[in-house]
Amino acid sequence: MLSCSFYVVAAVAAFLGSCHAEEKCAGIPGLPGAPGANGLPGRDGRDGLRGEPGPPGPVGPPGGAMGPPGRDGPPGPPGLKGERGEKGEKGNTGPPGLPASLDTELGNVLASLKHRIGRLEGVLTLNTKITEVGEKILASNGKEVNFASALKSCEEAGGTLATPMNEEENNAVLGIVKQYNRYAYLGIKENETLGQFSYMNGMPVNYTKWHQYEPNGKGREKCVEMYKDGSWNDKNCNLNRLTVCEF
Ligand code: MAN
Ligand code: CA
Repeated sequence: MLSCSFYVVAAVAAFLGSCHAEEKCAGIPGLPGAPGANGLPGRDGRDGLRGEPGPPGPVGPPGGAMGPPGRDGPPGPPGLKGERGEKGEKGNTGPPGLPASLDTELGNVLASLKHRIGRLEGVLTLNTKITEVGEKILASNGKEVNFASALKSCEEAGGTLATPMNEEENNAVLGIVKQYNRYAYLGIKENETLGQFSYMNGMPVNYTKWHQYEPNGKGREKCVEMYKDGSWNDKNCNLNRLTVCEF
């Protein structure tokens, strides 16, 4: 605000200036009035933005009622795998398919497998690892053991002890006996009727190649060995003989 003395000085200055060399002087202007009173207060401004939630309040007095349960926490890690359930019901019959004989895709797979197996048999025969006779495959591990051990080795390999059932098969076993130059056990044993021999499945033998005067160990020689000429001899089961298996 301008002070009162300013107005006085301004008035005198105007008087001195305006009266210079004039016949008639203007009157002295009046003093400015006092400043007016303040206007009415303005209207309230609009509400500000909502503030952040305040900190939790102090714990209430003891004895207050328990608050409502809080919200569920986040899901925990997956649990351990459960035990295997019971086997389910048998499913429905599948859609009808082609008979295998008319399925060319399947036929091609079988032909390819046969070809490959044939080549593998060729390799094994070339290396004198196997002998093929009819539908049988003969092989030896070259080991000489008692009858029970020899039979076990053959069965663990998925076969049984070599059991010649005709001259051709007998000659095939003989080839292996000659190869190792060792007598071999056959898959033939004396049965409950002493003096009679059976295959491992219990059926009586229907082809034999007994050496002259054999078998002669009725009730004592319950196993059968092949000599190096292909003939057979009934023999003790606890001797070590070449293991020859058939598959
Ligand atoms: C030994 C054994 C018998 C066999 C006779 C043949 O005694 O091998 O099993 O019968 O020889 O002379
Ligand atoms: Ca004998």
